[in-house]
Amino acid sequence: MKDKLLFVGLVFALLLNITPLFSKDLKLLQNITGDYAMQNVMERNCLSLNGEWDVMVDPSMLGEKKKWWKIRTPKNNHDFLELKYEGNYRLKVPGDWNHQYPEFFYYRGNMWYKRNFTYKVESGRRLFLHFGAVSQHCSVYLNGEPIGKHEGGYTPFQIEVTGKIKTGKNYLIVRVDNCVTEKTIPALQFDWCNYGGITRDVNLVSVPETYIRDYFVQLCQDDEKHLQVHIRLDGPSCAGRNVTLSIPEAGFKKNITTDASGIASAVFKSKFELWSPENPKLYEVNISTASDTVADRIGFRTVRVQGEDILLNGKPVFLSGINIHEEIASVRRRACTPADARYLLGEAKSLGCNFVRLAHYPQNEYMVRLAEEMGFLMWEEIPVWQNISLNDLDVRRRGETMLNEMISRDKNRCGIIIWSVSNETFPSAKGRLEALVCFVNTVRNHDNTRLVSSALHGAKAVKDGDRYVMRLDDPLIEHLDVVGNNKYMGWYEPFPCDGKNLHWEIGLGKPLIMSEFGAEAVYGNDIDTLSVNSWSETYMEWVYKEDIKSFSNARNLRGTSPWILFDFLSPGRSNSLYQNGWNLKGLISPEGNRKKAWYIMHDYYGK
Ligand code: GCB
Repeated sequence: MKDKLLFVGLVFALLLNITPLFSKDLKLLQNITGDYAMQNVMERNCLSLNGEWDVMVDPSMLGEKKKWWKIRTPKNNHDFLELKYEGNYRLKVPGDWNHQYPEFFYYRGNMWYKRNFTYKVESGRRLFLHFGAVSQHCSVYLNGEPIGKHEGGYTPFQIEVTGKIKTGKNYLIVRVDNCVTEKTIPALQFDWCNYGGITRDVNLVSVPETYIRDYFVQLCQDDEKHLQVHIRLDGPSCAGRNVTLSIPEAGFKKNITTDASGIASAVFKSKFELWSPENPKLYEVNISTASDTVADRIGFRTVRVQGEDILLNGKPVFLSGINIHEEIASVRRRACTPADARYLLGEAKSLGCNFVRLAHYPQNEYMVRLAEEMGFLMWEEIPVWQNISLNDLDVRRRGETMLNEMISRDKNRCGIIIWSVSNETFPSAKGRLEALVCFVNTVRNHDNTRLVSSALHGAKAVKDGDRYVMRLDDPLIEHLDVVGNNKYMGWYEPFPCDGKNLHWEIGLGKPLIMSEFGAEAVYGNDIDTLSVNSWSETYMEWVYKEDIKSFSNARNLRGTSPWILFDFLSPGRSNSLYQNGWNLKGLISPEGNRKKAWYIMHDYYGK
């Protein structure tokens, strides 16, 4: 009887041109069931709360105790009131505080932000406050009441405020804290600028009572002919609802019905022009129910590993990459606008790249979307960087949450082909392997349409006759699809031999990406010497040439991404003559001048 029913079900599904769910795709339901921010906030009905906010700086961390989130008006002439936001500092949102006032440049601590706004509440709608990112942690208060908190400075979150927003005047207060501790991610030390502030867009989003909260629309794993669709409605009448997915340009239109928990899943036969760096084709995708509709632009491609190759749409691809921090170095601030993204990615294009490693944290959504539109393949990672206490359960929980928030936001971006779980953690650190394997498994459970990697380090050269062989013994390798290798020969350590005699045997059997290499130079310093202490472009150029010579001795090399596109701020950089708080490994100076090494990479990618 069971078999008969199954057979009838199958015939019915085929008649409707629906392929029954494969178990591997079913697993991905986890992808859209978490309590993360809604998909594609940019296309919703939003009131932008960007702009100038009044702020109070709170270095002694008094605000929480003194309830700086509750604004009173004096009742009479004798009612003393000290608290007042207006009249002193104002900060632009989105934006870091570091660049907006010189006295905030190195500030680490609490900053209280306040913004008034008026609103007209409509019945039958739900309201959410959506933050693109707040660096690093925050507490949010609306009209004098605490409404939510968030940890981690690089991922979005939303707080429902239905019934809490009034028609007329409202005020929103956010306590932003950019302090890091041994237990935060990133932890106490990291080599970039710990910008503080409400660094990405803030929106008040209005949606129907039952709304399209999330969706995942991508090709099935290794399968160009099938589209997997998971859609999640949220609200009182999310069960048994009809949802329409249409992709007009491809003549694709299907209806699916949600289950008791508001989720509709299906796999459909499909035929799309595939996305690639040469043809970054995106389709307009519309998802609608009787009460809600969301439009997106989505591309379709497959990516997988075959032996030592990375196959994009079934064909081997070499990743000509560059590392990028989310920073506009010339004005010493966090990048946060579409124009910023265009500038950074424009420079990556000029270098000849088809791949960007978004180091070392999820960057803003403008960046990811534009990169995809411009045809960049992407590596996105969470800021699990070097000395992090992965043995600590709180740290692991934070890492898991960040991974989930990152994947949740960007799972429809086909340009992202690699999720990275960490950068340069130490294999000998307690609990490190166990924690990272959990992270890898989390990624696999959420998304089987991309590859998993980590930027490893610690490779050692071993003499083998008249050549040297670089090897890396890291037990994490067997858990990864693609191995990232960071190595700074010629900078933190000498080259063991000439580049042409140096061979690489790291992660053989899998694709290898040289995820970081390089050296520092002050732009314009062209002292003609090969001394590492010269900080000269000549020396940096030589390092690149030697690195590149050695790369031809790496059988499984499938990508390179030098460190890094631009010089960047890093307050811990301590050479007072040359660095003064800057990491000078950029191929381009903060003012936009190309160093000699830029031309070496440009030539390499040109070939
Ligand atoms: C690394 C790190 C990166 C640093 C870079 C450097 O290995 O991954 O975050 O900025 O080296 O310049 O030392």
